[in-house]
Amino acid sequence: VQPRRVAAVIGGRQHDLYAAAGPAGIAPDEVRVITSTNPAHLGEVVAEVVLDGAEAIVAAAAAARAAQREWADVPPPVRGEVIGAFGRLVEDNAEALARLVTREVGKPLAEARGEVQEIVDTCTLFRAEGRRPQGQTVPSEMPDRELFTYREPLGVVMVITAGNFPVAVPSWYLVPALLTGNAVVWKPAEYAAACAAALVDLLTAAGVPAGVANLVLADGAATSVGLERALDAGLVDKVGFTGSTPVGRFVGALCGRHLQTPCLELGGKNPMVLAPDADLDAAANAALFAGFGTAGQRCTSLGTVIAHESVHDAFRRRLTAALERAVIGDPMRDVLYGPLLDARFAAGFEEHLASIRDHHEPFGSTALGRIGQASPRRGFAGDPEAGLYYHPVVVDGVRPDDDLFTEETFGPIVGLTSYRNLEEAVELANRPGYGLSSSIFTGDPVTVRRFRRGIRAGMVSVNTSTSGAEAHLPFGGNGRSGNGARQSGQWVLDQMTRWQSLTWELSGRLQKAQMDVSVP
Ligand code: UN1
Repeated sequence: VQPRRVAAVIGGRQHDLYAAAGPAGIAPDEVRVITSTNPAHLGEVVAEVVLDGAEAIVAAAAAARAAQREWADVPPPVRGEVIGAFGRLVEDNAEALARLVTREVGKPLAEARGEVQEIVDTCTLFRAEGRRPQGQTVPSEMPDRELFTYREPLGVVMVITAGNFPVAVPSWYLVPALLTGNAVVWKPAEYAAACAAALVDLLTAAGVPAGVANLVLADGAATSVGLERALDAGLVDKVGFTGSTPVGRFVGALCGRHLQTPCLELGGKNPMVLAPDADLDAAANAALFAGFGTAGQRCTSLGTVIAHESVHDAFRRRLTAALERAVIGDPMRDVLYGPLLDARFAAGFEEHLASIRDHHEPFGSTALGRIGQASPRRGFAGDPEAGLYYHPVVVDGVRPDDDLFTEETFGPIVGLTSYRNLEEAVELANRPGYGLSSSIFTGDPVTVRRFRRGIRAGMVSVNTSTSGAEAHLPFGGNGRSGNGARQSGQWVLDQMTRWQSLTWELSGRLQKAQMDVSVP
């Protein structure tokens, strides 16, 4: 397969053409071409990515601003039909899209298919949203007066996403933003640029007008400068950001200067608590998927198992046995997990491993680090030397002040510790200061209730994985995991619109609220 050349799409035109003819102009010296490679076969170039500078982001926001008003005038049910057409196109091209996701970011094909399905589900929901009531009629305290509320689009939504969910998570922003009449500028991860371009192609084919959905490709430095300039110029009304906590803080501060509240979906250090009555087979199975599925690179991935001291050893034995049976390797095959996302993530994971080597006694793996010919793994499928494959690691006895306990690792590593009573378990679960997902294994409803009310996480699972939320539940976190914004389902509408109220006097008189109210 030939690598695809991926360039920005601004105002409906490919960047190259835009640079020649566009009103804002993009300085040619700012443009760089990098490659996006297959993390399972590092020699394979998936895309040649034309990286823009900050000005392209400003130009894209300007193009979005110019196109938005007309899009907002399209009746919501018709916008819903465009979303429906997009969903059908995704469905018709599901296998090709899933394979592209696997090739570009290395998640197993079964997971990639699930990710594509998540877009289809999102479109199913929001297609219908175009036909649902959106405002209210509100009773007035005075006669001959009508009060209404309306949802209005914000204008231009800038979407910045990571590459671990290169198509589904962006669709959580793009679909509701477009449905509600906004125009978007999307800056995906560079290492997932081919997936992004494919998604934008499908949006265009579905009938999203030129300029309403723009794609820009830029590195972190250019993005921060471009976003700042676009905000300063009044060209961006909302930022949706999914990525790391430090970058989220930066984005939040930038938006705060403009009195904007971004939608921030950041990291997680998601705990799984095992009560004394936990079903340990089910828990080990869930921990395998939550901790090692997607190579531990979901924001909802399991961080630490907090096991009651009475079940700790038995759980450890089960998880070890499950990991020994697990097959790791080529994500096109039936494996537990494939390679890490790209070289930068591998380097970050190596740093975590280095500190673990110095301080801990890991198990669940015969070796720490890259899987290669020098450190082979039983149950490996594929060519270990060709990709960014890492051994699975479990570290027992993590302490609350260990980095491994408090910091997101984004790799196939899980911590294990024990507790004596539920209060202590909840305290440990909240200790890292994140608050995205969490889970508890127990058959006791009272324990579930106490856990749910004590945990700060936005998402709580009982007897199942921390990861794998369904697409129509509110998704999001608190603390280091985000600013409380919720995506997905109907809740995201509050992120993408502003409420407007209308007071309509029909009496012909000046009726003054609070003052002219007579209660007989
Ligand atoms: C993410 O990792 O950014 O709940 C999102 C899940 C998926 C989404 C993860 N539905 O695991």
